[in-house]
Amino acid sequence: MILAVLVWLLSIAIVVAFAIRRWWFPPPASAVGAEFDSYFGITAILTGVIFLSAQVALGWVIVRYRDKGGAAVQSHGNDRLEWIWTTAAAILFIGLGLITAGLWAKVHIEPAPANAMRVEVLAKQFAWSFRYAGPDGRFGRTSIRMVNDANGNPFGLDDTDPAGRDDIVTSTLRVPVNVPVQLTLQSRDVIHNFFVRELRMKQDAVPGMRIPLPFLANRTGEFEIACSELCGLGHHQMRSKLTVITAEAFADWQKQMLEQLRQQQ
Ligand SMILES: [Cu+2]
Repeated sequence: MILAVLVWLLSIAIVVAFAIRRWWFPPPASAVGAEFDSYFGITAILTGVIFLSAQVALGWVIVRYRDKGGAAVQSHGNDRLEWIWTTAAAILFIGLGLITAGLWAKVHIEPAPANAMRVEVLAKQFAWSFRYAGPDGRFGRTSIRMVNDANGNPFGLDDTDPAGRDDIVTSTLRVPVNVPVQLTLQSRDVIHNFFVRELRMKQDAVPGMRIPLPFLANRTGEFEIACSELCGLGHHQMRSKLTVITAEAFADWQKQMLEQLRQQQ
C-alpha cells in the first residue's frame, strides 16, 4: 500500500516538475526554435498523459494484487490488449514523426534562400573557426598544405588566390539579426557537433563532408556554441560564441575586420 502511494506521489512530482517549466530550455532565438518547442510541448503532453496513466495503473495493480495470504495465480497475459497498445503506440510515434517531418526537412534538407549569408565552419580538436567570404562574395582557395594553426590559418587559405584576400577568419561566429545564414560545416579530424541551444540546432561536422546548415536568428544576444560530440580529451573546452547583432553593427564589424586584413597584407 505504501509502495503504491509512493509511486503515485513520485509520478505526480515528476509531472509537476515538467508542467511548471521551472527548469526549462533557454528561450529560442529563431522561428524554427519556437516551432521545435511547440512540437516538443505536444510530445511532452502526450507522453506525460501516458506516463501518468501507466503509473496510476501500476499503483492500482500494487493495491489490487497485494499479498493477502492466498495462493498466487499465474497470468498468461492478454493478446488483444497487447495488440491494442502496441498498435496505439506505433500510430502515436509514427504520427508524431510525420507531423514534425516538415520542420526537419526545413532545417536539414531544404536549401537556404539565395540571399543567405554564407559562412564556413571548421571544427577541429578542439576549436571552432569561421570564415566569411568578404565583400567579393567569394571564398578564396584553400590548400591542406597551407593549414597552419600557429599563424592563424586553420582553413589553409591560399594567399596566392586574390578571392581569398578579403576572407575573414574568426574564432567566434557573428551574424546579423533576421538575416538568413547558410553555414557549411566541415571537420579536419574527427566527428564534432555544432550545437546552439537557443537555435535548437544540432548538427554533426564529419571529416570529408561539407554539411549545409541554414538558420535565421530572430533576436540579438550572445549564445554558446558547444561541441556536442565527444571528440577527444579536450572536448569540454571546445566551445565558442554566437553573437547576433544588428545589421549596422555587423557592417561596422566587417569593415573593421577588413581594415585589419588590409594592414596585415
Ligand atoms: Cu569536438
